[in-house]
Amino acid sequence: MRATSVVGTAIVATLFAAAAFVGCSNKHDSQGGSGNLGASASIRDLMKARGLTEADVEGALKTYVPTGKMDEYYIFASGGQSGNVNVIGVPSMRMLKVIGVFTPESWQGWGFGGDSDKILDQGNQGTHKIRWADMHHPNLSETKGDYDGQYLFVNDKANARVAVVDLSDFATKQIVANPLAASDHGGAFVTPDTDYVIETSQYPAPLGREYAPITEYKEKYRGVAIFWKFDRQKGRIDPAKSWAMELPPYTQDLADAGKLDSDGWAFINSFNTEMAVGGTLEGKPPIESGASQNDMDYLHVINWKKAEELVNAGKTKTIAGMRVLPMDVSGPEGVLTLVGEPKSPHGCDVTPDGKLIVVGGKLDTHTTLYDFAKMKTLIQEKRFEGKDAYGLPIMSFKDAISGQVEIGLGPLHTVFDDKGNGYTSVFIESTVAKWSYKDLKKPVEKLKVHYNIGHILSAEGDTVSPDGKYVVAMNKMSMDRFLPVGPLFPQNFQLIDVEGEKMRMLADMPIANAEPHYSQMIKADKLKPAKVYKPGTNATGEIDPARAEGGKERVERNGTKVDVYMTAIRSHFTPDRIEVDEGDDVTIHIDNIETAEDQTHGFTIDMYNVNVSLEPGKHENISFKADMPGTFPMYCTEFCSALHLEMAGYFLVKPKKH
Ligand code: RUQ
Ligand code: CUA
Repeated sequence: MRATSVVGTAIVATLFAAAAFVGCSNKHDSQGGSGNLGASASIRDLMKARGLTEADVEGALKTYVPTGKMDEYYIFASGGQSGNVNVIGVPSMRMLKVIGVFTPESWQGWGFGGDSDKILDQGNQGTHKIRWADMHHPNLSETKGDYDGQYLFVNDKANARVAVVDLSDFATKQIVANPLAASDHGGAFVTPDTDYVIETSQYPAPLGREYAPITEYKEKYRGVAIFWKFDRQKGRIDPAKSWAMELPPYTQDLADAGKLDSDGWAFINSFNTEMAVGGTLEGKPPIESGASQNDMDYLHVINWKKAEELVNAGKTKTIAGMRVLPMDVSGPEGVLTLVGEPKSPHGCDVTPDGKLIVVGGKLDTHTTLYDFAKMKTLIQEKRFEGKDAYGLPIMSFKDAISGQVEIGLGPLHTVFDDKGNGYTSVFIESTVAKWSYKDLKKPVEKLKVHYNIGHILSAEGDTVSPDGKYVVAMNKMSMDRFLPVGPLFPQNFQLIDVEGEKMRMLADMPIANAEPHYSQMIKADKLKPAKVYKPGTNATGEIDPARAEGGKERVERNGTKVDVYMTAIRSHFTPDRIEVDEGDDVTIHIDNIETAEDQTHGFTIDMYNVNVSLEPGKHENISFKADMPGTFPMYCTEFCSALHLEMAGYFLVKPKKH
C-alpha cells in the first residue's frame, strides 16, 4: 500500500476545490461535493468506488495525458530478446512504436522481401542468417555530451552486432557485425560527440572466433573493445576507419565513455578475472562459483584518445580485417590500466560531471566511486601496485577511489539527476536507492519497487546535464501486478517522480515484450522526425534509382528477368495484374506516391512471404524467384481508405510446360 503523502493530499484537496467550483448549482456535502463529472457523482465517490488512495490520484494526475496532448519525453527501451526497440511516451507510459532492428517485424514490413532484408543481412555472422538478437543497451547520439536526437545505437549481446537507427524516420539503417568477438555486452556506448560507438565483448573467445581448446583459455582466449567510427555526415558507422583493442580474457561487462573531465577515456568493468571455465559434467565447479573466488575483479581504464594515436601510428596487428591494438602495446603505453573492483561488479556509470565512475557489486552492498583525476595522476606518474598475468599495470584500489557508499543488497546500475544525486537499482532488495555522489552520503532514501529491479533510467540521465524529473525502475518481476497471462509474466516499468524531496511512485507499465536491459529518455522536442518521405526514398534513406512514378508504371521483361515498376495510391496498385512464368526472377519496384501524412499502404503477395510497409513517399525493391506456379492475390495490408479491401490485384505464375 502506498502511504498518503503531503503532496498527494494537497493535490487532491486542490482537485476537490476545483471540482466544487466547476460543480455549479448542486449543494456540496462534506465528502467533497458532486461536481459536473459526468455520470460519476464526485471525485471522492469515484475514488471510493475504485478503491483509489490520494497517492493513486496524484499518480494519475501526474501521468494522464489527454487525447490530443503530447508526452514530454521519449523512452528508447531495449527490447531484450525480441531484438527490437520499444519507444514509450513519458509521463503517460504509452507505447508509441516498436522499431524493427535485428528481428523481422511484419507490421513494418521489416524483413519480408523488401530492401530491409539487405540491412538484416548485413548483420549475418559467419554462414548464419541471424534473425534475432539479445538487445541490451540503446544509446542516443550526443553532441558535446548531450543527446542531440539524431541517432540511436543498439547492441546485440548474443551475436555481437551493433545497429544504427535514424531518428528522422525511426528506422534501422545499418547493422555492423563484430568480426572479432562472438558476444558483446559493453555497448553501444557513444563518446561525447559520437565520434565512436563503443562495443566491448562479454564472454572471451579467440579473436576472430577461431577454435581453440578450452584448456588454452589463458593463452588464446581474449576480450576486445571495438571503437566503431561513426560518420555523422553519412549517418553510418565506417568499419574501415574503426579499430579495436585487445583485452585480457576477463569477462568484460558494462562500459561507459568518459565526458567533460574524463573525455577521451572509457571504462569497462569485468568479472571472472579468475578465468574460470566451468566443467560441471567433469565434476569441476561451474563458472558461477569459479568466478567468485577473488575479492577483486578489474575495472579497465582506457585512454582511447591515446589508443587512437597508436592505431594511426600503425602499432596494430590485423585480425579478421580489423586493426587491433595488442595488450603488449597498450599496457606499457598507459593506454590500458586495471584497478580492483569489489565482488562481482556490475554497472559502470560515469557521473554527469565526468569526475567519477560508479560501479555496483552484485555480491556487495556498496557502490564504489572511482576518482578519475586520481587515476589519471597514477597512470601519468606510473604509480602502480603490480601487473596482471598479461603485463597490464594495476593501480591500487584505495588510491584510485574517492569512496564507497553503502547502498543495500545487490546494487547494479546507477543513473543521475540534476542535483548531484545517483539512483541505484538494488536487485536483491527490490529498491531504488537515492544517494548523493557529491558528498557520498548513505542512501538518502529508498523506494520499494515491484520487483527485483535490474535496470534503471532517468531523464536525459546519461548526459552532461540530466533533467531530474523522472526515474524509471525496470523491474524483472511483476507478480501480483497485472492480470495473469500465463507463466511468462510481463516485465514492469515503474515511473518515479524525483522532482520533490521524496521519490514518488507514479505509474506501472507492463512491457509486453522481453526484458529491457537498458533504456534512455530524451526530451521530446529534441526530435524532429519526418512526416512523409521524399518521393522514392528507399530503406537506406536514398532516392532509389528504380523509383516508379505515376504515369510511368510498366513491366519490363529481359529473358527470364522481370522488372515491375508499380505505384500505390488510394485505392489501387498500377499495375494490378502481373503475369510471369514459373522460374522467372521477379523484382517489383513499388512506390507509395501519396504525399499526405499517415497515408500508408502495405503490399503483400499471398504465400510468397512478401510483405512491405509503404509509408507516403516510400520505395521498396522486392526480389524473388517465381518458383510456385499458381494464382496469388496481392493486396494492401493497411486499412487505408473506405475502399481498402478493393486495393488488390493478382500475381499469376504460369506453370512451366513439362
Ligand atoms: S545489463 S544483464 Cu545490467 Cu546489459 Cu542487463
Ligand atoms: Cu492501401 Cu489499404
